[in-house]
Amino acid sequence: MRQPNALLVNCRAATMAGPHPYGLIEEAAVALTPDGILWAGPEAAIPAATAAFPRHDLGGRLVTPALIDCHTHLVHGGDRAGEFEMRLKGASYEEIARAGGGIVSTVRATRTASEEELIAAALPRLDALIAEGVSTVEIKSGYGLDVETELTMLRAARRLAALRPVEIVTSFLGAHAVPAEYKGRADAYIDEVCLPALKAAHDEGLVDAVDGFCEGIAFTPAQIERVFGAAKALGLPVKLHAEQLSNLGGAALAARSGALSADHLEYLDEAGVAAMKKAGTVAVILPGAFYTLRETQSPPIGLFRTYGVPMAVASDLNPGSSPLNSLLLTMNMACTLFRMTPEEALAGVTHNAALALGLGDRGKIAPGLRADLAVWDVTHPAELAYRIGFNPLHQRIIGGWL
Ligand code: DI6
Ligand code: FE
Repeated sequence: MRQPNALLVNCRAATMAGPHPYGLIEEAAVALTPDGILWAGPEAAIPAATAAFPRHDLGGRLVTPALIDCHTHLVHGGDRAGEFEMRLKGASYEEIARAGGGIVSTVRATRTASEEELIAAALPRLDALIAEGVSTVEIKSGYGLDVETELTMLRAARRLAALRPVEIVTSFLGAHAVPAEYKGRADAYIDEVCLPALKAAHDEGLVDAVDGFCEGIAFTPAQIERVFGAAKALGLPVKLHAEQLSNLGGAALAARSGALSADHLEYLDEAGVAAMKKAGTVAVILPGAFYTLRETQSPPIGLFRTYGVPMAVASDLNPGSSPLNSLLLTMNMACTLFRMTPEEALAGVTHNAALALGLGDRGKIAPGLRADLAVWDVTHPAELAYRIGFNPLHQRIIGGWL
């Protein structure tokens, strides 16, 4: 059945497009058709062609583009509460990782889980995001680190999209960590596992983009470059976890490779920012990991502004460095920890998140875009980032379905 035409009326629309802050339209109306958003503007200027559409009174509420979480590790086995306790007693994230904990411990739990079990564990996490008005979620592999489990994670991610009204975008993250059986042999891991897994996952249609972790505890720029070369040969876009714990020049490498995004970026320098600007690479800001690891160096938000690098904001939802299952709280953290404005935070989870995923069809309320909207019980859009631990979602509209 095709979704019917509809006219949303009696609302305020934070379109994230146009000249005003938040692209705000007071006393707004939004016309939806089966093909997406047809028109958005003041109620007083409803076009004749849409005036007869069935009307839905939103009771004066705020409507925004539906939210997009552009960086998650939502599919994984187990949890790391024990490691949380260790960190509280003084162990660092890197120490735990080097001692065989960290990412590698989630790898053990993920390898022993079936596809069904991974899906069952992921659903409550996905539901919590959806309950906050999220319509599109990126999910990475990277806790399998063997060919079969990397494929299982991606199959689980794909299947989630059939179980819930949400769009899932996958990233292959075979270059996330070196598994125990390849300790000290990262290059062999890339050749024998990561690249074959990427090829197999791509052949099965499981990969939308290729990611990596460029870091002292993970992979060198040269190793990442090899993975990116394989991605390019398969025609897949790339992105990178870069400059999270140190500066290895990962963001510049990502930019040189035409990456969609570089993510984390706490240790990024000005040359890296300039390289990202030149390449049109989006900066994905992940305050959940900064908060969890009690990092003290903030990403260069001021330089991103100066250079005009678009900033997305995402949860980085993962069991280790960011067990943060709320995009609204993520927005608050981006503001409170990094002094981003509430408008930047909302742009970060709407159109800049769409840019980070290479999706030009969503993230704003504008003609021709998908009718993925969120309706909120708030007066002003800044309230979305302002409250801590409160969810004012009234309704999600996905693909125009009310
Ligand atoms: N950086 C992160 O913050 C996550 N992955 C990455 O490359 C951490 C994942 C984890 O600790 O399990
Ligand atoms: Fe991550």
